[in-house]
Amino acid sequence: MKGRVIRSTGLWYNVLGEDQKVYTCRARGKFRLDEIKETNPIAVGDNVIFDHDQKEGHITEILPRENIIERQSVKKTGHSHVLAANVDQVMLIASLKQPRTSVGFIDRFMASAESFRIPQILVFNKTDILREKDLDLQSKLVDLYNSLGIKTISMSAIETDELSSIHELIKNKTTLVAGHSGVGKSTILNKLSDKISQSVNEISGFSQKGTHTTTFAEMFQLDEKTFIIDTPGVKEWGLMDMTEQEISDYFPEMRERRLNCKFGSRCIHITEPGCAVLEALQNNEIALSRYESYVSMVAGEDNRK
Ligand SMILES: Nc1nc2c(ncn2[C@@H]2O[C@H](COP(=O)(O)OP(=O)(O)O)[C@@H](O)[C@H]2O)c(=O)[nH]1
Ligand SMILES: [Mg+2]
Ligand SMILES: [Zn+2]
Repeated sequence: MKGRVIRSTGLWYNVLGEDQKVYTCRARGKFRLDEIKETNPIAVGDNVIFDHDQKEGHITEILPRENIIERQSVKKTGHSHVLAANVDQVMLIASLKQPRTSVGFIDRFMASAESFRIPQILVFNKTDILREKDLDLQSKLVDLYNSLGIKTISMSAIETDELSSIHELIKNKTTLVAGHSGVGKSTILNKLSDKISQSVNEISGFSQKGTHTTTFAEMFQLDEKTFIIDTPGVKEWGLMDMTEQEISDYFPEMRERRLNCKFGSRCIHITEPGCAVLEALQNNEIALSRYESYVSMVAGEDNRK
């Protein structure tokens, strides 16, 4: 039968079959770990072929992936850990206060998603606790990110019961949701569907020992074609092997302009003469906050906060 992996422990997989039932499966045979350099050969979101009897199932084949979201393995250098496969879009939940999500982190997250060619949604939560000054800043950020093609909204999960704007954005898609601990991710997910009941205010911890010490993503089905993937461990969301030259490709407002730089693809837009990105920055066509995030990424700074 065909199915989709909705949960993985590294050893066991829960597979949602075409018959809409969930099967517990193991992987049969080797999925060529060495060749593909992934620490986990089967990821949440993978479409698979499996067979099963009453007791358990076996995954025999992974169907071709549309895309993957991966990060560098914590354990093995040069290896990557696939967070999820076949993702239509990512949704970052952020908040300006309690806790503060920095624009540096937002930009780094969005650039990673760009590098996987996955569209992005940005949700500013907890608007109810903001004073005028921060509301002002937030509305500027909403405009900025919308202008970059990132669908951006602001909301308060405790003041709204109807999350209609989020429902609209996720309908018939597979959406990977991420956010720092405390921003209200579980609160929002719980309100999106009564099939989801994440504990609010949870303290996430590493549960497993040994070579598979990772936190795994989990997928929820909201209706036949709507899936949400919840990812713990957003702090480890890292940049995969991005070269200095590449980074500006993942900033849409720079990507368009960099072709006009005098030094062409060798320009990293810091001090070079005839740089089209610096010129746009001077003309306020590129936001300073975005440029600063870019510079910090080129400098290899670890913007995980
Ligand atoms: N003031 C306010 N608090 C919120 C909002 N959304 C969630 N919270 C609270 O923030 C805390 C953390 O929420 P939780 O959903 O566990 O965050 P998570 O760590 O991102 O999953 C809880 O006490 C929630 O009740 C909101 O929109 N406004
Ligand atoms: Mg949570
Ligand atoms: Zn340049």
